[in-house]
Amino acid sequence: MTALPDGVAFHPGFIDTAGQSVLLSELRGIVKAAPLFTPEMPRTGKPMSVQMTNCGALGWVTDKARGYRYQPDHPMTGKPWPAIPVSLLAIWNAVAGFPAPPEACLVNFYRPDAKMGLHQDRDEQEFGAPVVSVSLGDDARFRIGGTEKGGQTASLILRSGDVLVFGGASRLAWHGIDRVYPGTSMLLKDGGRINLTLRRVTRA
Ligand code: MD3
Ligand code: FE
Repeated sequence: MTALPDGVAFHPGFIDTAGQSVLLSELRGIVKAAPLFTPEMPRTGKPMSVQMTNCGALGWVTDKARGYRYQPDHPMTGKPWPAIPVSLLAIWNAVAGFPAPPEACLVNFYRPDAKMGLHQDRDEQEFGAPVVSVSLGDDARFRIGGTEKGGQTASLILRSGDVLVFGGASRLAWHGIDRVYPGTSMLLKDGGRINLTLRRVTRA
C-alpha cells in the first residue's frame, strides 16, 4: 500500500464501541423516517448494489431520469430528511476544520456483496469543505487514487468506528469500496456495513 494522498486525515478507532451503538440507534430512527432506497445510475437506470438514505437539510439521490443531485426531500416519501444527529455534528466539529456545519449526511448500507465503483464526489458547490466519513459494521477495502482518472491507487481497510477526512487536494480524489468482509464486526446483528458521509453542499 502506498501513502494516502495529501489532504486525507485518517482517525482509526475515533468512535468507541459505546459511541458506535449510540450512532446505530440514531440511524435506526433515521431509516424509520427515511427508508433506504436503491439508487439508479443516470441514463442506464442500472441499480447500485449499495442502499442509501440521508439526513440533513439536503440529501444526495440519483435515478435514471434525473441523475445525481441533492434535494430536500426523500425520493419515495416526499418528506423532508430527518435532522443530522448532534453526535455526528460533534464529529464534524472535532475533525473537519471548517467553520460552517454540514448540510447533508449520506447513509450508505452495504450487504455482504455490495461495492461502490471508483468515482469522484463533485455534486457539491463547496469544494473548500472536506467530506467526513464514518464507518460502522463490517470491515471494507477502500481504494483511493488521485484527482485524475486512471492513476495510481492506494487501499486501506476501514473498520467500525474509523473516521476519515477528505480535504484539500483529496477532496476530488477518485475513490470506491472494493469489497466488504462479512462477519468482521459484531455491531450489526445481521452483518453488513454502514458508511456515513457528512458534506457541505452549498457555498458557506
Ligand atoms: C474522498 N462512500 O458516499 S467513504 C460516497 O464507504 C462514498 O460508502 C464510500 O464514496 C463508502 O460517496 C467511501 C470515503 C469517502 C467518501 C467521500 C469522499 C472518500 C471520499 C469524497 C471525496 C474524496
Ligand atoms: Fe464518494
